[in-house]
Amino acid sequence: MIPEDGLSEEEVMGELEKRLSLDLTFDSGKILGSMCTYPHPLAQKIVRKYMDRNLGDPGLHVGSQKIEREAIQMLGELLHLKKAHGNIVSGGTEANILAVRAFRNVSDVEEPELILPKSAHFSFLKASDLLKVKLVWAKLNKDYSVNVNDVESKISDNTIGIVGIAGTTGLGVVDDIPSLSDLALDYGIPLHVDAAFGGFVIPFAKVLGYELPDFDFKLKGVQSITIDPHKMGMAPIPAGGILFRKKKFVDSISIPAPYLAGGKVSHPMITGTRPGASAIAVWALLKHLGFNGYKEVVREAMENALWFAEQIRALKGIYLIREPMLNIVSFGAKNLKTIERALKDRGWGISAHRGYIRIVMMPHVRREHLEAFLEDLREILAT
Ligand code: 0PR
Repeated sequence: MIPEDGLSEEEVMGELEKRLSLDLTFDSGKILGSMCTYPHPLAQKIVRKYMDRNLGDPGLHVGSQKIEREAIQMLGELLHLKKAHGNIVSGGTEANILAVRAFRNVSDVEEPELILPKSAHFSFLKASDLLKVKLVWAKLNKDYSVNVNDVESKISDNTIGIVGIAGTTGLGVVDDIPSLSDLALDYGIPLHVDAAFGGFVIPFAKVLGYELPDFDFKLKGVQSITIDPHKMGMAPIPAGGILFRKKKFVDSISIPAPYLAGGKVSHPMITGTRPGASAIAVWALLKHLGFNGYKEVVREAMENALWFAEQIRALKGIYLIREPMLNIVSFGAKNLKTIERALKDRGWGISAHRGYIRIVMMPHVRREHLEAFLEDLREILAT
């Protein structure tokens, strides 16, 4: 109920402090299954300072709009695109929805179908429901990457696009995007790469010497990429990214809003009013950390992943689902449900998929947190 007379600031803050003590926090070291992290300190400053900027009315906030364009351009260059089109959006879900919407709109297919791996994120189910695009699921190989032959066998006159994943939600698997790109070019179908997670990992991991397939605009069949700054980019929520190779995709989803301050304004995204602070924070982090700053973050995350996988392999009663490709390690067990419950009872914030538990080596996850987790896991396995 809204109180008749307002409470004092102290009362409100005190109440919140008590109520929100139920939440797990990233600095507790207990959150091991999330793809989010504590936003970088610079990003926090920026949000506080620029929280009033609304990119929904860019004519009022011309500077913010230019910063957003530059952030998109920097992300484009990171992903080997000279001139990038797109936006900083609310997250990977919105980015994926926009890509499907653009593919549908540039096609003239009446009963549109999208081919996507069985491992795709549930945001595509939302896209399908909203956009009336039928999802055609492609099988996975034994290593959990998409089976490209199966993708090819599912192409029809109704196919408006193909999806490949660069860092699957559950296992961090990077699909064979080069082969998907070849298919896309052969059949003249656009390929969308969901690199919501991997977009801020793969470019740096490659430079560090990890063998990973190409996944970005270097491949000519790739027409759009989801890359989320609010995952490994360390930006505050909400900050997703959608990039298109060609302007025609953005044009196909742009809704005019001519009465807004800027005059010729159009909105290609789902949201109307949207946080300028998010885009400004993305710009600032890219400038501040630079390529080498992100490379160091990824170096530690990858080293933690390989070390943790090694530890898991040594334990009896659980098994590694597959060798980690990125900084995600997932393990299974016969009595997985019991293990999951015991871990959760001990306060661990893990993510339990069907058949395995996922540990994501985000920047807030330190070796000592993993050691404490393993200690608990060993105890649980011994009982
Ligand atoms: N694409 C991929 C490959 C993803 O993994 C995700 C989310 C999305 C798209 C959608 O992104 P948004 O959630 O930004 O819309 N992956 C995480 C997941 O479902 C999201 C997440 C983040 C879950 C933090 C839990 C959590 O604590 O696992």
